[in-house]
Amino acid sequence: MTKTMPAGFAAAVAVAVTVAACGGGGGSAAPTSPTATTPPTTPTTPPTDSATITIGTDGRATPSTVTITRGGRVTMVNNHNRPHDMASDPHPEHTACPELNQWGFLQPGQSRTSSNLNTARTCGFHDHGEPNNANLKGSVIIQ
Ligand SMILES: [Cu+2]
Repeated sequence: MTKTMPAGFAAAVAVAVTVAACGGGGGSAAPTSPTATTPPTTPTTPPTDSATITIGTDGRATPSTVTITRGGRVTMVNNHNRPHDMASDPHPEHTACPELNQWGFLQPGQSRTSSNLNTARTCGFHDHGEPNNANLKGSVIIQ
C-alpha cells in the first residue's frame, strides 16, 4: 500500500522550495522594490540608523525618546556630574532589550553605544541606580 507521488507534483514542490530559499525580493516580477545596494554616502534624507541620548548637566536624558531603523544603534552620553548606570527595562532584570545594556555604568563625560538593535519594537531604558527617576527613563523605538 505505498502511495507514489506524481513526478510533476514533486517537481513543482522543488521549484517552490527553491524560490522560497532565495529570500524574496530578488525576483524579476517586482522591479520597484529597492534592494540594499543604495550607497550610504547619499546625503539626502539620511536614514536615522543611529541616535544619541545625552544625560545633561541637569541630570535629564534628552531626548527621552529616539527612533531608529532596524539594525541601528543608540549612543548614551553622560554629561552629568555623577555616574549613571543605564540599562534596558525592566528593572532589575534588564532583559527586554539586552542591546541597550552595552551602555552600562557611565562615568561623567563617558559615552557608550548600544549593540545593533535588529528587532522592530520599543525598548524602554532607565538608570539602574535610580530606577524611579523619570528624568532618566526613556524609550528607543526601532522601526
Ligand atoms: Cu535596573
